Amino acid sequence: MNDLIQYAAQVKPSDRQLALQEMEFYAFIHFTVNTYTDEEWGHGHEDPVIFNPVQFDADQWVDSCREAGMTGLILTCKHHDGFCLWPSQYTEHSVKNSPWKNGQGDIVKEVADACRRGGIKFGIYLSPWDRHEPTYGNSPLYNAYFMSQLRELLTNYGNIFCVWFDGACGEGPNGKRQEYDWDAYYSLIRELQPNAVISVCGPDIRWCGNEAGYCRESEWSVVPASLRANEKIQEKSQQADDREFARRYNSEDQDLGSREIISQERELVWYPAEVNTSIRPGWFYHASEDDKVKSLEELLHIYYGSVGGNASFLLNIPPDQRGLIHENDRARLKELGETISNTFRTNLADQATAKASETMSGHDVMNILDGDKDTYWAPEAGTEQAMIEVDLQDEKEFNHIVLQEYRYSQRIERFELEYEQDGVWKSLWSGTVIGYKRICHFDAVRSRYIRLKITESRWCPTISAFKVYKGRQPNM
Ligand code: FUL
Repeated sequence: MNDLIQYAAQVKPSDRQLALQEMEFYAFIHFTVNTYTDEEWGHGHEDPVIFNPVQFDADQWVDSCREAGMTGLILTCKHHDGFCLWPSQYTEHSVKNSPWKNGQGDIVKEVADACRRGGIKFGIYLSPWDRHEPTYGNSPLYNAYFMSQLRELLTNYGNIFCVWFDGACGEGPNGKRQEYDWDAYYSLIRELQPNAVISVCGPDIRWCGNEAGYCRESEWSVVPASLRANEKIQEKSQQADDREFARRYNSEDQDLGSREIISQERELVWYPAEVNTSIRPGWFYHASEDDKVKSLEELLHIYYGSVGGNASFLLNIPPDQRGLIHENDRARLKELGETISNTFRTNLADQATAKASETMSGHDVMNILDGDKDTYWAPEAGTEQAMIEVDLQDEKEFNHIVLQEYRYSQRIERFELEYEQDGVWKSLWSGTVIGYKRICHFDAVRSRYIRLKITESRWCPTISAFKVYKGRQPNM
């Protein structure tokens, strides 16, 4: 058991995985012919002339993201209908044949440029399932087509932070069967954009298992390796040949990384979760959903569960037929961004001091308060329980505590927070995973002293940040 726990404690993220987790919250943009047909899944025979976003303004999209506090944007360059938002030289089914900018426009370029201007990162979604392309189903031919398109997107639009591969495929039993050459796609991405993560049907970032914004209480980053192989094949894809990959775990399973799960495994990988959902019921814009934009409370709930629960948050904001983020969505995004930044603006522990039950030399407990993600506290190796006491120097009122483990660790399995009142320690919060970030929130209390008790951990826990805030209390 000890060997296994030491092994689990040492599974590390890649630099690209770390960079993605640090982005925390970013946008998905679903935009294609569906925006004009009121569909969610296009059929592939839509006429490109219907695509005409006369007021298209990529800067307005980027401004909406920035107002929400988002750090990047992933654009559906091609969805299942096969229509390309860039003038791909491998198909006529694209903006080339749309009236928008007389067929001279390139949505991908305008969005990539606007992201750079606005200081957020740009990522691409390219649907493997393509209902328009005639070669789809002829595996080698379609794979070549797909790779050519991927190459165009990976070479002509600057740095890309993420390539998001969807597992969806609605081909029925008599439909065209396409075997995707995932390994070739991945190699091309590594070659052309080595810093990009490959998400969902890819090895770097794991789908959280639902599209509703539901977040697990314990979202582990270290999970069985077989789960990653599994991700290439979502059940939806209905590709019989791929079923051989399906092992015991599914992205939908509730527990993917507790000690009980990992102790049955021989190979573990770092594979953090991303929560993806839409600000509206659909992924694409439908005028009928203008009054169905998620409430501030719902969005905060998902934000706390994902960013505050060791996952990243990919929120879809679909542009309308004008080519703009609708006023209702934009207002909500702004409200969300303001609420988050107001809540986490003033760290009440920035003058605090701390002491720990024990400390490994070189990893002083004051490191948890220094705002530097590269310094951290740790006890001696082999210590699985420990306690830290933070002295805020003065009695303060607070309702949030934000904890982070050092970036190369996923070790804390159970912890408790307590505050002191009139000489008595009272319970504030108890939880499991901390990982990249855990936002603990509770009814406001007044106190000078806070205690973090780590009651279960893997081999040697670490803490790199301990922050305290007084902000809007989420209603959950
Ligand atoms: C699903 C797709 O079928 C939806 O249309 C959407 O793109 C969503 C993000 O993934 O699998």
